[in-house]
Amino acid sequence: MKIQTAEVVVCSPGRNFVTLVLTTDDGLVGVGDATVNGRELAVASYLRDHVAPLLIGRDAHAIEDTWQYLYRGVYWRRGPITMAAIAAVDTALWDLKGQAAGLPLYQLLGGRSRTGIRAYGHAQGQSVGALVDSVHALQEQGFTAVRVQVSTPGLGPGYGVPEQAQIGLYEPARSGAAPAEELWDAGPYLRNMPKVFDSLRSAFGPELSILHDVHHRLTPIQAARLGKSLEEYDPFWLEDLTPAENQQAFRLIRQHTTVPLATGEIFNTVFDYLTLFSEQLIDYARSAVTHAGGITGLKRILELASIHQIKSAIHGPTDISPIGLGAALHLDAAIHNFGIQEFMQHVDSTYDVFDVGYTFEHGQFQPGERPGHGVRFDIEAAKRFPYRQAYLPVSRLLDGTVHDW
Ligand code: KDG
Ligand code: MG
Repeated sequence: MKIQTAEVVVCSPGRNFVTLVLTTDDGLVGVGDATVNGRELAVASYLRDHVAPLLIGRDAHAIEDTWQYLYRGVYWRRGPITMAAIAAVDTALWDLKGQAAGLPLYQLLGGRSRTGIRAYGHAQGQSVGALVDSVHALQEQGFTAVRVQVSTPGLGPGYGVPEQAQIGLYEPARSGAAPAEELWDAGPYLRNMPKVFDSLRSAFGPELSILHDVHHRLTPIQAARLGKSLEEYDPFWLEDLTPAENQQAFRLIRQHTTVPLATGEIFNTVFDYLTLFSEQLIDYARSAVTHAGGITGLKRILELASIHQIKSAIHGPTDISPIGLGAALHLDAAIHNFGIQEFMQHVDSTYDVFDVGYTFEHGQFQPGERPGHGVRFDIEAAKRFPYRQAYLPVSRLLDGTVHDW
């Protein structure tokens, strides 16, 4: 099974996605996701100009060899663009291998380890009342775990709380526009969050799993304080409390709180986790198939995590395409140390381009029984949704200093 063509498609059905489409000489089509939110064209060029020409004529079954060839063989290893490009190739090759074998991907990864894949949804509100309504709506869809984001009084809508409760709204209206800017101040945020958690526990009782994402905004000691102040409300986890690249910070946080910690959505390789894993500084590893070198790269990370009793929590926002999510679900089904899967829910137009084999019911995913990862990509439909320049917002402190968003 030789790779015959490698095409890169950037489309925007609801938001931007970068998709690699590989065809083989025996007529199979495998697809991979390489979307890097806000830097889509960089990874598209990396794939189109530097990777695709190397793939033509290669044995599509040689997944590990191709992974190492693209990782070690370029000298410039690691980093989000390189690892997303490798991820797309790797995911498309696993898709092809599954199709060639006539087996769903999870079977190639060792078979099922569980009957369903528990997922958490995104609840948000500009007030606690709106947040409670949003959690109720997710419960009605079957979710038993929710990530809660709420505006901080006096700071505008804020992270994770778009003005309208829709996905993809973190986008400037006009091409060429600069990213939107938002305000951040840790003081009111730290005072507000215990009240928010108190209201949520009063409204929903002890059983609901409540997750919260801080998006790298606190200093280590602020993060420690947040953990202590929320501990009595039993959060499922606190995510990205401090900038994740400062791994030593987690030592300080751990000294002060037993709240479970999640991090890693911006990590690309197993090397990013070595300190965090070996010193038992986190409880959930958040990397995506799409950003951590595909199934091959993420499996390596999660296997190392497993020997430290750290669980998976694969990143699943809407800027991961359904291909990235679909591939993740097969890994979720097969690995032993599954924790939870993020499910932010794509808008309807996304499914005009991506035909998914996975299903979601009663708060749980099934990866589906289609051969490969089971997500098909409609190139013709993708043409109806051309790329639109779009960025995440930028965050500033009250005095105008640029902060982590
Ligand atoms: O591209 C960045 C988003 O994926 C990120 O803001 C979402 O933090 C996020 C999450 O946990 O889903
Ligand atoms: Mg996050």
